[in-house]
Amino acid sequence: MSTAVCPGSFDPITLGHADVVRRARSMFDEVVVAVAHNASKRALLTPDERVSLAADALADLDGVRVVATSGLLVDLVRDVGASAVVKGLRSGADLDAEHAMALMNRHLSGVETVFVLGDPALAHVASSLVKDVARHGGRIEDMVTPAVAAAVRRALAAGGE
Ligand code: COD
Repeated sequence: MSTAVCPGSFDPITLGHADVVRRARSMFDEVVVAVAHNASKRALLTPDERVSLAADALADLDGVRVVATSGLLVDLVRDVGASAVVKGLRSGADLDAEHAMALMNRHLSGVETVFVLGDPALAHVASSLVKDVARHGGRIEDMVTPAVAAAVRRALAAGGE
């Protein structure tokens, strides 16, 4: 059975992320979605909230499970027996950011990263922009699931991030 890990901050999971996971699942028998920590970002939602919202948003996909990880991504890749990491690209800027991470993960463990081009209709969708739009009273319901939209508004109202 082939397994891939789809990692991210997922703060929060968006329809863009879900599109990438669906594409990863079309190539691998099992996809482990890893809710991880990005040292350069401050999260709005707790790890538990991000895992639970991701699991809910991906519930219609079989062969997909969501886990939290606090260590190195390559350790999780080894622990779940995955043969690849799958990342989504919206643009050349994403590739610039992903390039060093892919090479570092390969340096650390030999794991390859597979890049998939996301749906162009969702190329503008980023967790950071979704939060910013919500923070300023804009509509996010066409970029995230209803549960995510509610959780983001709740966290912002509580003074998060
Ligand atoms: N369309 C296509 N792809 C998308 C879209 C979209 N609309 N939105 C997001 N994506 C892609 C991103 O390009 C990215 O590939 C992926 O989805 C996840 O995005 P984010 O923003 O949720 O996650 P990041 O980029 O903050 O995740 C970084 C990690 C958490 C994966 C990284 O920091 C990590 O691996 N941390 C664990 C510790 C570790 O191993 N560190 C060393 C790394 S070399």
